[in-house]
Amino acid sequence: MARIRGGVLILLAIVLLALAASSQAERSQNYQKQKQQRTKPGSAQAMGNHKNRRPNKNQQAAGQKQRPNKQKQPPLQQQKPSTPESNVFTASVPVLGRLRGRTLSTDWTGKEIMQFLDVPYGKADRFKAAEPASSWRGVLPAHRHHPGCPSIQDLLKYAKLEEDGFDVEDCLRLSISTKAMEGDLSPVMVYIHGDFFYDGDSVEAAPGYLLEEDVVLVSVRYRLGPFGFLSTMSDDMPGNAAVSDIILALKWVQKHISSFGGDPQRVTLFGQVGGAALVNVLTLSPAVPAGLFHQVIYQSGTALSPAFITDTPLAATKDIARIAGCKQLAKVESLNKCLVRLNATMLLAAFSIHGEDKPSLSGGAYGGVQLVIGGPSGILPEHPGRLLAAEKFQAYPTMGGSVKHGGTFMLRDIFADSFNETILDDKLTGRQYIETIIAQANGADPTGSWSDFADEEIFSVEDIKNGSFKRLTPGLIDLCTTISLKNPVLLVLQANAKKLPNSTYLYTFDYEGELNRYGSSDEEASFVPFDMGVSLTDDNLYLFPWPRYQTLNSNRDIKVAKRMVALWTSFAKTGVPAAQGLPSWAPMSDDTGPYMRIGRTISFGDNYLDEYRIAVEEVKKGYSLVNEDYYDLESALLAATMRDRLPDADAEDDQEDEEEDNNETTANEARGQNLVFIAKKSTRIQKQ
Ligand SMILES: *[C@@H]1O[C@H](CO)[C@@H](O)[C@H](O)[C@H]1NC(C)=O
Ligand SMILES: *[C@@H]1O[C@H](CO)[C@@H](O)[C@H](O)[C@H]1NC(C)=O
Ligand SMILES: *[C@@H]1O[C@H](CO)[C@@H](O)[C@H](O)[C@H]1NC(C)=O
Ligand SMILES: *[C@@H]1O[C@H](CO)[C@@H](O)[C@H](O)[C@H]1NC(C)=O
Ligand SMILES: CC(=O)N[C@H]1CO[C@H](CO)[C@@H](O)[C@@H]1O
Repeated sequence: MARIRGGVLILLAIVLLALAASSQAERSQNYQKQKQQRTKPGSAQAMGNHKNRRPNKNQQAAGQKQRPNKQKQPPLQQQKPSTPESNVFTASVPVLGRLRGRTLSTDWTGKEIMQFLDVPYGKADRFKAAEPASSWRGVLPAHRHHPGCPSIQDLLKYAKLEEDGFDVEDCLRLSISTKAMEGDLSPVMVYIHGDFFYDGDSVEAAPGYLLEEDVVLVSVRYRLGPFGFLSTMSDDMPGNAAVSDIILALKWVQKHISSFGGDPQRVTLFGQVGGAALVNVLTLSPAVPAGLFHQVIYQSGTALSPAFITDTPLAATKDIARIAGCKQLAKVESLNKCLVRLNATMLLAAFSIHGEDKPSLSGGAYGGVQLVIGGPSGILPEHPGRLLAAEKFQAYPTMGGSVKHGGTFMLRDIFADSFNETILDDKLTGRQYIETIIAQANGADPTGSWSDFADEEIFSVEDIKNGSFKRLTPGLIDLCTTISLKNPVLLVLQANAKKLPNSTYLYTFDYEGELNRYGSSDEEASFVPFDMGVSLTDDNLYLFPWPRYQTLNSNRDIKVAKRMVALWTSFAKTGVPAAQGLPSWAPMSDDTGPYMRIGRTISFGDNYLDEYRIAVEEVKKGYSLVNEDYYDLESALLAATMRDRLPDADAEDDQEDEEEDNNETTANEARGQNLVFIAKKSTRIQKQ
């Protein structure tokens, strides 16, 4: 009871804070910068206050710790510049009606792009499957962005909008970029944005690079966080609502995209991390009608990424309801009733607090926002691993791969949340470090499959016996990347290649350019004991000029971007990823390859399992992600502390951390059946 009242009090404080702070925040430039960064539920940023969790030496970093960027300040222009009148035009589209669009130019050759922003495709009652949007009257202002789907990333903005009477949940929209509305139809690329199901934005898919080629780009908004995923496995709250949104958007594309110059017979879906998982679900789901799309690209994720799936969503749903002040948590009907009545701000705030209470799964995902297995949504009748194994899925020409060191992104969170940012004194043994990573990235591992894998494939006996964090770092990075990204991608491509041997293309994205999409600024980086390497979402830097202040500058980076754009669009056009001057990319003909290494140069491998231990192997070649500066700095600080012996200023905060960090078991339970599928090299499908 005390906890419930506490929760409501915090919520009221948030709402008040939100209203007081919002106008100020909107003006603040920092706000613009924060919007580019991924937010965790319950982070200072999401809550709209600026509490520093650890006001110690990290203070400098703590204020902006959430997904800091390498670049300290974005340029002064806003992310969403207002469109000059001269770039606005009005088009009349059969069936749909009139809509205003805007023009912009491609980044490399200045071709004219026509863009229609946030055209409504659906509407939905909260938690329910989406239905087609009603038609609009007059001229639709599609030259401007819609505020988007409510997310904790912008809690204040949505609180303010809701207070002003705006229906924030009416957000099912898609944006279209095209070079010609008539003439020959071009292949369509539909981008499903990612970011762990609770934030991210369709504006990520800026068209300036891809539209250098003749494709039509569509980017879809779907319901985020509790609105898109919360479930009680009942008709009123079946779960997977966001998937129903995307299905509806694809139906819209089938019906209308030819009016925008797009070919409904050549639709390629692509997405990264959470977006890739959603794309993958569409290939696994019997609820998806045939012919909605024709090819898929998975960038660093599939529905097998353990963090994205649960068959027991109820515990998280109850927790969110409890925080929101719902009284009767035992009965599903009362949960449904209470959660559907909350206003959007309240639901979002409750989810945010829930996120703070629970440790993250896989350094980024949270209970309450996962795809659900079973239940009345009919989207995923069984665990994706079981569907794959039973060949119960539709095979498509497929491209898929992972960024080389995506695990650094998760390990940074685990380092902060589970290792308390102190690893110097190595309170944990090698075994404990390894088990913590497995618990975070996979959830419980009852059969010990991942432990066995770690022992056999990644770490030596010495590592485990005498494993300092520093010594284990490359292997821990590999373990994170493999469990969360590489293994899920390989398993799905293996299964697809069995059905469609000539059309499954596997890659690893290895290029380390000037930018990290979610990198750290130089001074912040010195507080993390490893470098980011080729980290999560870095591949998108070469497909989309977004965020604007992260557009590419060096010729080398631009060259890689041109290569990526050529591969991705050629796959969309012909089903074969090819680029001028590159050797041809052979489809998978074996369980583990061949695969392309997209780096500064292009090379090929034939055993993708080698990529599972790449950071460990690279150490042998003299390339290590261990950040020696961190160790130098930390030992200097430690020495200074020993001298001064100040009273422990951190005591209070540590206590706070304890509360946050303690509920691993609950979080793991929320993941339900912990099926572990690990890719193996087995019989050849087809001898070359
Ligand atoms: C949402 O609900 C909370 C709690 O009932 C209330 O304090 C707040 O004013 C509401 N906000 C809006 C915009 O209606
Ligand atoms: C992190 O801090 C919590 C709470 O202070 C403590 O229980 C836990 O053992 C610490 N973990 C490590 C690795 O130091
Ligand atoms: C652990 O490694 C360190 C340095 O590599 C070495 O000095 C120490 O003796 C080792 N300890 C054990 C128990 O093997
Ligand atoms: C794969 O390609 C080869 C050579 O182009 C062709 O002979 C074979 O029939 C194809 N197999 C399938 C399953 O399409
Ligand atoms: C600190 C904390 O939130 N502890 C909770 C973890 O989960 C158990 C079971 O749900 C609760 O009883 C604890 O209060």
